[in-house]
Amino acid sequence: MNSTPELTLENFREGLVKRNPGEPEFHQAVMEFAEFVIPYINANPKYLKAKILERMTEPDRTIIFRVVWEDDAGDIRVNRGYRVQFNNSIGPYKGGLRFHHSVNLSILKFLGFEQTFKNSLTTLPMGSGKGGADFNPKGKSEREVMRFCQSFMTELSKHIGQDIDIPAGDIGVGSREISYMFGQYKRLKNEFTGTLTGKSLEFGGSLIRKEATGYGCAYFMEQVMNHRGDSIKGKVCVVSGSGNVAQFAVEKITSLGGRVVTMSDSSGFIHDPEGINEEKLAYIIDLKTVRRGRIKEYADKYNCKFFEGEKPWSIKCDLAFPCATQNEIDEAAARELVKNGLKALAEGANMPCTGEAINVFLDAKIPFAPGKAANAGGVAVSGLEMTQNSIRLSWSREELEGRLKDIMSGIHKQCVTYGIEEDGNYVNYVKGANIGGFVKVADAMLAYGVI
Ligand code: NDP
Ligand code: 2IT
Repeated sequence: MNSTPELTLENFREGLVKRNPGEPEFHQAVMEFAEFVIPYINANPKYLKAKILERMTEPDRTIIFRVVWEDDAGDIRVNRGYRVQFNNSIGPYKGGLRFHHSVNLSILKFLGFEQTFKNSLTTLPMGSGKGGADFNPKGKSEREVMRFCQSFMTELSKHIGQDIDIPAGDIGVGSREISYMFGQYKRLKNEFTGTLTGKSLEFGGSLIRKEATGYGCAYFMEQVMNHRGDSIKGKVCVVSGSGNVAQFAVEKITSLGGRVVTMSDSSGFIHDPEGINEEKLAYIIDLKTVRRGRIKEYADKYNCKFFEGEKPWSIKCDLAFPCATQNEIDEAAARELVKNGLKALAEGANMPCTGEAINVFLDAKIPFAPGKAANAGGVAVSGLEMTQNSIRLSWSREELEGRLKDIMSGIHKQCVTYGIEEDGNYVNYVKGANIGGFVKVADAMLAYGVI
């Protein structure tokens, strides 16, 4: 009988980079996972022998397509659209669409890969996918956004479906874009099915979906703090971003008694030492989702400081919630946060901390909640939107908020089970989330045999 040699991190990395050249974000996400999962695989030879890790890091398929649309001046524009259908072992492909000028295959593969384990942690039957386009919605008119979304969906519609692949929002894709895409899907297919989530309430959307990622992230942090006999109450909190995730993280942190003193966008951050209360947050939500303005306008209105081109990590805080984008906290920022007395960090964004930054937090024994655990609330309520669409019913806000809370505490439990260190004290949430998310998907893949 053949005996499969144990995996080493270095050999695995070499193969990964060779198979996926020029994809640094994908390498980063996979290696963060592999660091904790390889020892687990070596200790459980059934996964080693079946080459589960090698199989899991190869998407089922990647679809790349041309998106042509006409701008308001009558000029023809060409963008590149993508859908990475990563893994459907435990349910149909599920994950967001990102419209941002930086979108490329490396970024979508890292997001699709992480989605696999995030979706598994929710306990709902969802596989993983991610997609989007290198379209920059900034400065585009409503009609231009509509024409882009329609053209994008004209091709994407051939590859998705309520039991195949169910996209949702991400950076640059909110309720407006989902509505344009859903309208086009319905028109092309002549069917009304829950093929997208994050829909508006009038046509099959779910209560709490808009709030879910931010709320879930705050709930997760509350669990982390409770586990240490503490809570969010009275803590100074630094949040980055001012989009969907950041807005509702701020709302829930504030209602749990925390004081949020920063928010940001790609041009800089505002520092409001008095705290961003309900009224100020309503101003931000209108600024960002209706007027589509810049965060600096907040500083002008509320007479506080705006730091152009900077990130908020130099501000002294107890808790940090990066909610903007990948790699926004590097090693130096992590060191500064720790030096300033950080008590815990929860990632609202996907992979906002670099590998070096994560090591700083782990070495300092600061609870660090990775995105695949802390921001899973969004896709969890997307899963609940799918359920409601299937049974053709809508649940109440209370019902959904209760389920979201239960799912987040279930994820916390899985992290503790797989991530508690031998001293019985410190929880390594990176290890816990990675192994916790891995097991269900790996066992399903084993059950299917060699496919
Ligand atoms: P939005 O488009 O609503 O908001 C994004 C925010 O991040 C904006 O404030 C934006 O600023 C800022 N931002 C984006 N790119 C950059 C950049 N390169 N540098 C600095 N700031 C940047 O997106 P979401 O709030 O939905 O997503 C935020 C993060 O959360 C992403 O990592 C996403 O993958 C993740 N996430 C989202 C979920 C969801 O349900 N929406 C679920 C789970 C995770 P500006 O306006 O200037 O561009
Ligand atoms: O990263 C994410 O989990 C999302 N953007 C949400 C995906 C979803 O299908 O709701």
